[in-house]
Amino acid sequence: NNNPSTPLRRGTLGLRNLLEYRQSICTPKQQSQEACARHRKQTTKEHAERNKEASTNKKQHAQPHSMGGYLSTLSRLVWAKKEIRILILGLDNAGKTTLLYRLKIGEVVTTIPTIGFNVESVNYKNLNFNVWDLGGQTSIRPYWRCYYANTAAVIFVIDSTDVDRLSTAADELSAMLNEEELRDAALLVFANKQDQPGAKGAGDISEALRLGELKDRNWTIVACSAIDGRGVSEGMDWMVQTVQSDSS
Ligand SMILES: Nc1nc2c(ncn2[C@@H]2O[C@H](COP(=O)(O)OP(=O)(O)O)[C@@H](O)[C@H]2O)c(=O)[nH]1
Ligand SMILES: [Mg+2]
Repeated sequence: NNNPSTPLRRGTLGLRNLLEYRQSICTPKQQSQEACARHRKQTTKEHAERNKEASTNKKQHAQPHSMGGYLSTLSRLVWAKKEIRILILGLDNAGKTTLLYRLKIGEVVTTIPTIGFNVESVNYKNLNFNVWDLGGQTSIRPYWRCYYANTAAVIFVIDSTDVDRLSTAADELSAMLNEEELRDAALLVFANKQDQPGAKGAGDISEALRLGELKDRNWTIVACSAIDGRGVSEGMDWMVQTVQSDSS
């Protein structure tokens, strides 16, 4: 797969490659820190190679990969420094990417393609924000564990107008929170899209997500709009405070 004449591109990795990778790098059984570190190093390296390929071959230039070489270096540094990690999770279309841009917390926002899934990543001070879309593609979930380590907080973003998928979101959230590595992570739920008519309020969302049933979890829910900005800094302030008091 390192053959430069067959560059790996976003979304083109087949299931077979995926399974081979799973066996060779990061099987569920073998998810030691070293295995995960190797996995991340490998995907970072591939990312760099793809970007090199893209910049020397214009017809393969894929738009999310610009500045990739620099970012790969940054990613390596980020991982090497073992920074505090914040995961921004939610179903697709919840508003995670919009929120990330709204936060304007770092100079660099990009999509890092790895094995079959994308991690949007921003580094700010000592915090590393990773954004994933949840739902579907359960086959690649074993890889996610490679990114759980040092996760201080999960920001779960809900489209408060998407009533039909609230129960799906609830299931995804509870599956994430059941992960052993996320046991101590604080939880901030953003009930997003409050600027939209018909958006459910924080109370309804909280009920749908069964937040009241959470045990031993530092959590809060904040109604917000990633578009007009309301509620965003309130939520982030809570998160930063919580993360800081947890780590001191
Ligand atoms: N009205 C409204 N639209 C939003 C808000 N946040 C995101 N969107 C829109 O929802 C769609 C999906 O947003 P995106 O950030 O790509 O969602 P992601 O899949 O979770 O990353 C886009 O059309 C956004 O403009 C919000 O607070 N209010
Ligand atoms: Mg997105």
